[in-house]
Amino acid sequence: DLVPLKRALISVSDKTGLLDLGRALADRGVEILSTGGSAKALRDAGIAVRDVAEVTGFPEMMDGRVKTLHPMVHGGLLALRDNPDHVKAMEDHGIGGIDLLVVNLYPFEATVARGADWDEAIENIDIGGPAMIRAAAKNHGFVTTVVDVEDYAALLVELDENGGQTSAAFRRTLSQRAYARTAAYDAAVSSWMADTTGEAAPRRRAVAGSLKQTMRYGENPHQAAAFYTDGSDAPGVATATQHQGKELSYNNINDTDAAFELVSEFAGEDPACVIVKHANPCGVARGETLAEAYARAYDCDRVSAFGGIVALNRPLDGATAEAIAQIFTEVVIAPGADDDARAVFAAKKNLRLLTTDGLADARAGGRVWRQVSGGYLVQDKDVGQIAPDQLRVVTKVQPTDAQLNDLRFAWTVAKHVKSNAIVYVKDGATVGVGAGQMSRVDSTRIAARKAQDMAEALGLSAPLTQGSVVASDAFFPFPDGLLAAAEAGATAVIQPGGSMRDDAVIAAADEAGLAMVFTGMRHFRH
Ligand code: 93A
Repeated sequence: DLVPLKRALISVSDKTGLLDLGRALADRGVEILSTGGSAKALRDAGIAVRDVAEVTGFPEMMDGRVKTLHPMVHGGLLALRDNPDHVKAMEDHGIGGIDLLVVNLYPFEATVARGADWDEAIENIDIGGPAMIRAAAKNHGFVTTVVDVEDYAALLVELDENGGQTSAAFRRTLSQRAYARTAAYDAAVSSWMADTTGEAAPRRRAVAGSLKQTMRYGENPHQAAAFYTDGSDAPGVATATQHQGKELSYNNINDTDAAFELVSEFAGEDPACVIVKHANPCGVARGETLAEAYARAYDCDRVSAFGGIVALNRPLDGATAEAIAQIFTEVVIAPGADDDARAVFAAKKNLRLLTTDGLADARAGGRVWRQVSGGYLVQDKDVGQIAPDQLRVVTKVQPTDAQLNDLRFAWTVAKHVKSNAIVYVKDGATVGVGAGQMSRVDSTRIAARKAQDMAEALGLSAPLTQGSVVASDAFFPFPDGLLAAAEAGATAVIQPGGSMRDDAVIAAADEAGLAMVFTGMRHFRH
């Protein structure tokens, strides 16, 4: 299955490594065909090269749109060398076999990334390159396809190890990479067009990503896993810089994302801190300082915070780093970290510090994908926001301004808690979080019980929820959940409303002397 390499076609937009490769091939007696710019670069360096235009008998035309789209090229790439009919066709038409294709495509992704207009982007859609890549990769029984500058060195090693020939295994590996490249290329074109034309989420197709990291395992040790990025340069776990600590695991990345997305809701606000465990916040707080915000978030649920992920809405400082370093923390993510903070963490070898270029835009739309057997569910990201004037007071008691502030804070946190979500807040800090229960009343009670436990651990007489406000991510279907919250000491409630039994729930709130506001929007999260 070894195939000798006698003739190569080189057509590259990115000329990195081109001359070294051309020289190495020429030294090995390979005849080189090449397109305009690539041929010129090779020739200028004194490397023997034949123009594709000479081989096809056609000049490159139409601004280069048609240069290699010709049977003299595609016949040479696609012909089966062991098929007599194919060999005869080659002889009849004077088509020479092409054993190696080296192509990298017009830089479409880079062109749209720098904000080029429609016409320029369209001109940067490579047609001839992908056509050749797909042809050569299909004919991997005889042809070697190189689409990545990173693979030039491996090609030369392969040739030297096999006396100027390539092995079937090598050609197959490169063939797979070739199709990965053309698939990602077309996905980039399609997703740019979808963005530009405003195509609705469900009509889009999955966009191939780029492999960022393979992991030792996934959610559990028996699951293989990898991290793919989608090309976005928005601040987040995919684009963050890691300063120390071992590689992030699957669960770390998932939890860090949850923490960072939530803390980004507090962009431009007072210092805020989020602590996440198992993708749910177990403490969220504002403070006068970042260190105070961390301390208050930690006090919501000290037990769960152990081994957690901490996200901050402003650059990490030394005092906050000192406080975080007191307990075992997996990951800290913040939009920067000063020298003092870096010095404090340097002693903590296992702690991963990630910094981002700012916070995520909590209002930026996007798509969310979920796999189900046999397909994918696609929906818009939940970026729903409630303006203060959209809140409707439904009880006799009006919430105070302080309560309203806490209600809005609790509502924001609840959006990031798995349903059924119940979040108690007092003075800008969560004091009880109930997540992921199948019944809302259970979430209400679990959060209250944890607040009771925490109060006992802190040596307080009243539960942390005494005098708190409470948010529910969806409506209370019955008064029972609301009454459980009142029993835990909540004095004001925020919830979407819209239950058939709203009247009964409002009456129960009035009877318990609670203030309650309806948002008219719910925040399920599963
Ligand atoms: O405009 S094209 O889609 N038409 C073609 O026939 C064609 N053949 C190769 N672009 C085409 N190419 C691309 O030209 C290659 O994929 C490569 O990116 C580029 C190299 O051009 P040059 O050698 O002139 O710099």
